[in-house]
Amino acid sequence: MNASPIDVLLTQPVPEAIDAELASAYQVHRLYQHANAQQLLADVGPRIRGVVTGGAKGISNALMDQLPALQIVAISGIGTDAVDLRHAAARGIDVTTTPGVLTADVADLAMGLIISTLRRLGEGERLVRDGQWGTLNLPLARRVSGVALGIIGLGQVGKAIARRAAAFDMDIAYNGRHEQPDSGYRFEADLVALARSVDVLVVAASADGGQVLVTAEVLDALGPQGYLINVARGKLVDEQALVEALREHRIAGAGLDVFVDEPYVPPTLCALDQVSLQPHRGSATLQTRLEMGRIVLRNLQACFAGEVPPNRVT
Ligand code: 8YV
Repeated sequence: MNASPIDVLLTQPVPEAIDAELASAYQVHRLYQHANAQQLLADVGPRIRGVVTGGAKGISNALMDQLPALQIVAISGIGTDAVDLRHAAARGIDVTTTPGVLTADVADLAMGLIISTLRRLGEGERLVRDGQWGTLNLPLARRVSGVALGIIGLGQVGKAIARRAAAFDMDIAYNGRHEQPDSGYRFEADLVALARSVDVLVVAASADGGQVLVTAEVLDALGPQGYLINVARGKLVDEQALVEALREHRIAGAGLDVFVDEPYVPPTLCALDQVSLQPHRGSATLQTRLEMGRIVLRNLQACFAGEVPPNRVT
């Protein structure tokens, strides 16, 4: 007699090849395809033993509590800020992530946003597409090479950004929980002082601490010639203060991949020319999403085999 299949809930799409592998091993329920999520949960919730979710999406305690048989929350991502790890641990639920494989992509996007924002690539593209080349003049851009760069959070992603920035002759400083003397970069313990001393401030910190790091005071220290780039989490920045600072030209521009209430982006931000906006695409390459998916599969398999999942964070 065949054992009954293991039920797994997907909160967001994964690449086709990963979806196919999941479906060949498990009974997969795709929450995002259901107009009536509560009906689906009422039908299959009691049987769900695994949840696959994204770093930004995570899982609410309310949803966890609707899944009494849940054994694992496999995050396809590195952020654990959208999962209450204590709540999961109290229930004996494993939480896993996909470390390492998305570092390069997120750092690449940070560099892309720096170049796009300082060189006004979006404005240039809009001008060409609108047939305005030859009619309108764009303001001159800001030179990227050689800028003073401040990195908030010198973890794996922060270090990968620093390595790329070094190739652009940038002068690199960082702020974080601890000084890392071996890094070779200048440590600045005070975020306001870091902002005051750089041209470009990049947010690459974890949001696990739950605190807003980039406040109105930090933005004012960055100043009218300074740029903010965020590839970490929207909630690390006071978004309202950022919009006001941009509108009042108290900072020069911003390149943002993440927002406080995704997928909502304040219309006031969209109306500004001096910002580059992306829909949370840091790890969104096929190569990386496949590697993330394979790690998710390994963690699910280990958990259901009664082993410790290799990338458990609880
Ligand atoms: C992903 C992320 O876009 O790793 C994270 O925490 O936010 C991103 O890499 C997200 O997890 C989508 O799956």
